[in-house]
Amino acid sequence: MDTREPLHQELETALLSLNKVATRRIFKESGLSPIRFAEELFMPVLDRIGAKWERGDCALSQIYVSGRICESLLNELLPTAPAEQSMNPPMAVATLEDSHLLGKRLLSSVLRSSGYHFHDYGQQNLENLVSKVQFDGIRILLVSTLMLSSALRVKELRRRLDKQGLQVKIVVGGAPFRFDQALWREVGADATSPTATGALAIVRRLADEVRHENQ
Ligand code: B12
Repeated sequence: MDTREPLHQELETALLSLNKVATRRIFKESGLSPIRFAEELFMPVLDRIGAKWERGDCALSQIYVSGRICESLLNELLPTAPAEQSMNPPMAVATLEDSHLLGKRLLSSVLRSSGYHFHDYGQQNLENLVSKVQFDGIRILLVSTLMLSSALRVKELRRRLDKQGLQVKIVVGGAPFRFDQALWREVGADATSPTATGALAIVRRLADEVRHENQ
């Protein structure tokens, strides 16, 4: 049995009974950093809650409040100021036609606490995202999508960026890419990672590639 299983069950019960106080207590008692807590506990437990909802074993309102509890706790716990100055190529994060925001929130915190500077475009549709990327001269774009329909829109994003002659490295992530490990290539992305912390090594590598291309 996964050694975290009892903790997963405790957290699932707290979230499904909409108990923010118990959720905060579980975080404190876990001794984990906020990012590890989010990746090792929130993410698998929200996956389970999502699967329960799909089977009709819990209400959409329970998913909604669970998501809101996780979101507000992460807002309390995660850093918002950059740790240090770092020179990186123009970079941005966004969700694409998707209002699931927790993955992007986590990604922003991880990048920020590692000293990266980037635009946080929030929730975007395809048209606006392409315009913003063009306007800001973005070279590395990190896109978070949680719905399969949104993940598939990355293909069109790639096509539009290429058509405009914009040299942009696209990094994708979110549930559809965790569940289908070939999907990132199919939609024409340059890289993916199942976790926000995994994005760090990718961004470092892509930033080097962009610097090389600029020389
Ligand atoms: C919470 C939740 C919600 C909340 C969102 C609250 C919020 N403010 O974000 C609410 C209730 C609003 C919601 C709404 C809906 N939801 Co919802 N939701 C979820 C749930 C249970 C958890 C998602 C989550 O926050 N996980 C925690 C975060 C931290 O995990 P994560 O985003 O995956 O991020 C991790 C990694 O993926 C990675 N990552 C994420 N992004 C990126 C980006 C990059 C570049 C990288 C490298 C890594 C990375 O890093 C994170 C870990 O470090 C999922 C279930 C699931 N399996 O994901 C369903 C789920 C995504 N929802 C689903 C659906 C269908 C909906 C609705 C359409 C329901 C409805 N009928 O209204 C709406 C649509 C909203 C919309 N238009 O976008 C489906 C999608 C199914 C599909 N095949 O497309 C899922 C999979 C549930 C299910 N099993 O059916 N939802």
